[in-house]
This record gives sequence, C-alpha cells and structure tokens, in this order.
Amino acid sequence: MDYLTLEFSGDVGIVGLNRPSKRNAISDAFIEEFDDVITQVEAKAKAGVIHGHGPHFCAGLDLAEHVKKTPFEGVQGSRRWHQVFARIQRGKLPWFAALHGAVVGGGLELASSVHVRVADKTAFFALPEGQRGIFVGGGASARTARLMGVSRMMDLMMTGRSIDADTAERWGTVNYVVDAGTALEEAVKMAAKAATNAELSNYAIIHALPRINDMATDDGLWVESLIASFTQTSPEAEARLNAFLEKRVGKVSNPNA
Ligand code: 1HE
Repeated sequence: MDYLTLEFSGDVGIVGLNRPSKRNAISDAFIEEFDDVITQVEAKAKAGVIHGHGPHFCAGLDLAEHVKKTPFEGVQGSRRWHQVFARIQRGKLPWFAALHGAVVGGGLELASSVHVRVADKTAFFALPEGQRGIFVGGGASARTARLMGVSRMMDLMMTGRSIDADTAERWGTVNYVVDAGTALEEAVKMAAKAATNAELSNYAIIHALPRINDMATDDGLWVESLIASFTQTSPEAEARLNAFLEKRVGKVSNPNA
C-alpha cells in the first residue's frame, strides 16, 4: 500500500494514514486505498482503529489535486469520499480514531465518520475550507455538524480558527482527551474491548442508534423495540446472559470503587 499501513493486534485492525510528508493529505488514490483497507479489516477483525503517521493525524483534502478538477469531477470525488466513509460509519465493525496534531478539513470529516474519537493533548481541529474558497465535501455537514452542532461548525468555518482537544471534548466532537503520544494505545485498548462484545450488539449500536437519533421519538422507540427483540433472542445473547447468571463473567465495574 502507498498511503496506508495495516496491522492487526488480536481482533483489532489498525489502519495508519501514511503520507506524512504531505501531512497525510487525502488524494483520490488515497481514498481508493482506504476502500480496500476497510475490506481487509472487515474480513479479519472485530474492530478497527485509524491513526496518522508523522506529526499530524490528517491535513484533509489534497489541495494540489483538487485545483485541477472540473465541477462534475468535484461532485463525483465528494460522493466517493461519502461512499468510503459510509463504509466506516455504517459498515460491519466499530471504528475508533486516535487523533494527534492537525485534524483538519477532510481529516476531521474522516474522524467524524468513526464511532469513538480519542484525541491526545496535541490535537487541534479546524475547518479551513472557507479560507481555501471551497466547502466541506467529505461528510462534515452531516456528521461533524451533528457532533458539535451547526452553530459551532459555522463558527469554525467562518472564522477559520482552530480549537484544541479540550474544547473539542467540550463540544462533543471527541470522546476522550489523553496525554500526548498515548491516543493510539488508548484507542486500541478500547477497540479491543469493543471487539469482545457480541457482533450483533455492535452492529445494532452502529446502525440503530444514529438512525433512531434522526427519527421522531415514537418511531425511534418502535425501532428500538424491534432491535432489542432481534438481539435478545439470538443464541449468543442466551449464552452471554447465562454466563452472567451463573457468575462465570465479571460484573460491571464501579469507577468509584
Ligand atoms: C498539503 C496539505 C494539503 C499540507 N494538501 N498538501 N487542508 C488545509 O487547508 C490544511 C493545510 N495544511 C496546513 O495548514 C498545514 O500543513 C498543517 C497545519 C496541517 C501542518 O503544518 P506543518 O507545518 O506541520 O506542515 P507544512 O510544512 O505546512 O506541510 C508539509 C507539506 O505538506 C507541504 O508540502 P511541501 O512540498 O512544501 O513539503 C505542504 O504543502 C503539504 N500539505 N497540507 C496538499 N491539505 C472532501 S472536502 C475536504 C476539504 C478540505 O479538507 S479543505 C482543508 C484542506
């Protein structure tokens, strides 16, 4: 692979953005390689982690490539990002991102497509599209806006300012802030834990929760009942419930203990 690395740690597939000389800027070829790597991770792993090699997670769209596009090529390119990132957000597996340095433009769009974001203290977040004379095209208006809120996203886009990891956490855009240099290790630990869940439960979490969040309450509750019944009546649920009742598995941990 030219732009990515892939390794496995137990049931976790670890994908590294690997174009550090261009700050992991995402070109068309990079996106195609991403599509392939998702297929490879889905075939072998039960959870995935995305991180960046070099000083930054990702500087977003490869601006050198973008300036050469016609309007129609631009639309097709954006739709291709949507297709590939949709395979992360609504695919087979839970995905985690380990973020450090710049998480910018398309890099934030990629990070917004995973399910859990772990940022280290060096991470900073920006949407400089307005300064570049372009618009978001990798899913931010649907995904990042839902994480931080439309008003905050408009602020970021209009002012071009960057926010730090603590602000991103306060804005609901990252789930965890950890010490510098530890995001990957922490994200892999969390992914390994998620990989021990029932696959069907993970699938329901990924697919049902965001959809229900977009529904009217009554419709959402109806769908929740269907999904609950679907998962609870699976053989794996029976085995796991019996394991708890027979005290063969641990209890829920108490963070105050
Ligand atoms: C790039 C890119 C890129 C760096 N496309 N080549 N994204 C941006 O507007 C962010 C632009 N990048 C930056 O602001 C900075 O590079 C960083 C803050 C991310 C990192 O700074 P630094 O000092 O570590 O690196 P650098 O010296 O600026 O960059 C190193 C090289 O990477 C340099 O190339 P070189 O040939 O001079 O060595 C940079 O030109 C190159 N580089 N970022 C191409 N993005 C689906 S729509 C999504 C829309 C967007 O993502 S818009 C946001 C684009």
